[in-house]
Amino acid sequence: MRVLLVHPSALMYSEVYLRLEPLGLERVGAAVRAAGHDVRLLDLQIFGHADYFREVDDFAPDAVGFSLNYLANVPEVLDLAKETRRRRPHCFIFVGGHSASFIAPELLDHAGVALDCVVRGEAEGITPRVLEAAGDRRLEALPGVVTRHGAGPGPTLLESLDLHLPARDLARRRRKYFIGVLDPCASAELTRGCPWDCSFCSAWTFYGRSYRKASPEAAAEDLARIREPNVFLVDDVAFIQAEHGYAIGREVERRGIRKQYYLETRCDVLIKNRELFAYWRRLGLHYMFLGVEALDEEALRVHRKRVTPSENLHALEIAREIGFTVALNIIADPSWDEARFAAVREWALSVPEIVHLTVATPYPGTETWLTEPRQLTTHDYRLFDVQHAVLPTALPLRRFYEELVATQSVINRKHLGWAAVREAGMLAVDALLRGQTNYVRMMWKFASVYNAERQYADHLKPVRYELSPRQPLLTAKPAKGVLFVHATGGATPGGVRS
Ligand code: B12
Ligand code: SF4
Repeated sequence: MRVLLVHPSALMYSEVYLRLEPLGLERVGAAVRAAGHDVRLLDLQIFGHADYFREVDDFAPDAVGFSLNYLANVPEVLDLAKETRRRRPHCFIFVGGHSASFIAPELLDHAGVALDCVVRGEAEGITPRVLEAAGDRRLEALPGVVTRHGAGPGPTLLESLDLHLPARDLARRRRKYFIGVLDPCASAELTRGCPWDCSFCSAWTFYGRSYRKASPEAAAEDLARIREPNVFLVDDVAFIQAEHGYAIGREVERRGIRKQYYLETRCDVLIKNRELFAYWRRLGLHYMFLGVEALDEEALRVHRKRVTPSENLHALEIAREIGFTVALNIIADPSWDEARFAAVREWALSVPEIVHLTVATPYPGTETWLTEPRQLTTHDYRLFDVQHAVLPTALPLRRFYEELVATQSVINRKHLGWAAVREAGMLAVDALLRGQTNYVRMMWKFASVYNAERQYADHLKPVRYELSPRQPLLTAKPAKGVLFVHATGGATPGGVRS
């Protein structure tokens, strides 16, 4: 079969700071190619819709698979699927990915005949079987598959993460992938899943709170295959288990792999595994993202972060001592007033770290989707991107965005202050000399992307596709497993309290 795999367009965030390769599709692509299919991948973060339809006409795919990790991409993917069906009535059209896995039936409702099925959960193992069963009734008996006519049993977990290393050669124009100064930048995955259970997050519910590791040999083999000098490690919480981190590090040293790395982890993991992180600093880890989320005890409790404000601050000190450049995130609640924004601004200006703000957003797959008592003010998929307010704001909505953007830009200006401009300028020249323009373009884009008027206006756009309303709200933590895509029994390694 000729199979075309498609990643949708970039959302707001990626317009400024980063653009990353579609690793999930590259892994699915590797599995599908190994099964003997002719596979192409098109990333609409880089290419336009006209390129997509040209590809559909030229390649004439027998199957098109869309990746739907993000709710905000749902309308785009539905429209592309419908137009693809019009042009190629017999093409097998399917979607998979993180968000698709939580809302499969409603996607099929919106799509009508345009979608043949939704594949829930991790899909390297099942996609070749889906293609084999395309067009016949065996399809809806497959694990994780949902069609308009029925659904198979729940999705199964891969036997081993070592299988199906990403087919990075499928991604075209790879030099477009970058994160900040790491330009160009590839992505890699060392572990999968998260054993914590933060109430606002769906990373743990997707994998049923399981946590799996690639073998150190396979992880190092994958890193060795990467041509780019920089690597974004996509693990939800990197280096939870110190022995695993050391074992990969030793393999990396043994093979003489030299890269610069960016990763995301938790403050308590950094405190616990401080020596490991210092070791990886020597191997090339320079940048990290710490999930701080809140500055006060009460908000951390509501998010169920299972860390204290003093642990957060301690982790920041450790990161500074080791010499990491750290970015961190704070979740802005729609109930924030001017004083609250001002307090966050003041704190953000007092620390050397790069501070990001996202907006508290209940979405399918998170616990807050089932428990948040405030009514949603919109069901427009496009606004569920953690940059828009979908709950009632205490300030008038336009004012809320003004405060949000003012806070984001004060923080941004801090990083583009005189000393930073000099340093950023040198990095920019360095990037340009290497023929890389992503980082330089990024420096000019902030004001057009983070714009209160634009964010407010997004709420006034006509809505064509809406999320299904929430079920009756729960008043307590949902029963174990209710939210899981992969029903695993919910392992809780790493000393996490349940
Ligand atoms: C890297 C990453 C990003 C990258 C995007 C990379 C890219 N080009 O796709 C960046 C940094 C840009 C990003 C941004 C955001 N992200 Co993000 N991101 C991740 C992260 C950490 C890893 C994704 C990844 O590569 N995983 C590894 C690959 C192998 O897995 P995968 O992509 O899930 O693919 C598997 C399956 O989903 C499935 N699959 C995927 N596509 C397809 C397609 C088909 C046809 C099939 C059959 C199957 C299939 O099979 C794959 C193999 O098993 C995930 C968390 C996670 N661990 O998954 C969050 C995550 C997906 N992001 C999330 C969020 C909220 C965001 C943001 C909205 C905000 C934010 N603060 O992070 C922004 C905006 C998104 C945007 N498009 O701009 C949420 C998703 C929430 C939701 N339901 O919408 C997640 C789950 C994190 C979380 N803690 O909740 N993100
Ligand atoms: S630790 Fe991070 S990935 Fe894990 S549940 Fe919390 S926010 Fe999500």
